[in-house]
Amino acid sequence: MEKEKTFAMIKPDGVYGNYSDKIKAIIMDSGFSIKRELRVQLDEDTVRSFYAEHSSKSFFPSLVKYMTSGPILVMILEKDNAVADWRKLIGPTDAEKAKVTHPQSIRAMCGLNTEKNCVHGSHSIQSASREMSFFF
Ligand code: YYY
Ligand code: MG
Repeated sequence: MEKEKTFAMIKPDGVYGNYSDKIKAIIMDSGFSIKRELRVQLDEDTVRSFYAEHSSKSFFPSLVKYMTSGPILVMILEKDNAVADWRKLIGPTDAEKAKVTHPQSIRAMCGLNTEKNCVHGSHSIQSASREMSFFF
């Protein structure tokens, strides 16, 4: 049977902070294979569409600005239980909190706060499917 896939992203702060290779090494050491990989620069409309579920939130304009601030790396990762295991590996949304509660997580390693948290991971199989087809 085919293994589960999930969608991963290294956000602008991760790319310009030079964390891409380190994050990819963690991904492979954790048993994922990287099936697809693409470096892209998002424009505002693309971010608005990708994060549409958050469009009514107060942080949305700032999120759009941040996500268009530099190139990102999008990936499809594959392994058994990929969706949940990738979420676990990235850690909580608030990178500042992650440094205390999940010090081994990727967000603890390279994130700054709730907005600039370095990486993205799909929440569910359904969102993974949507997000993979959004970019690939
Ligand atoms: O899935 P995850 O990235 O961990 O968090 P979400 O609650 O889905 O929010 C998506 C994205 O929005 C988050 O990674 C940063 C931004 N954000 C924010 O800037 N401020 C918040 N209070 C909540 C989320
Ligand atoms: Mg989310």
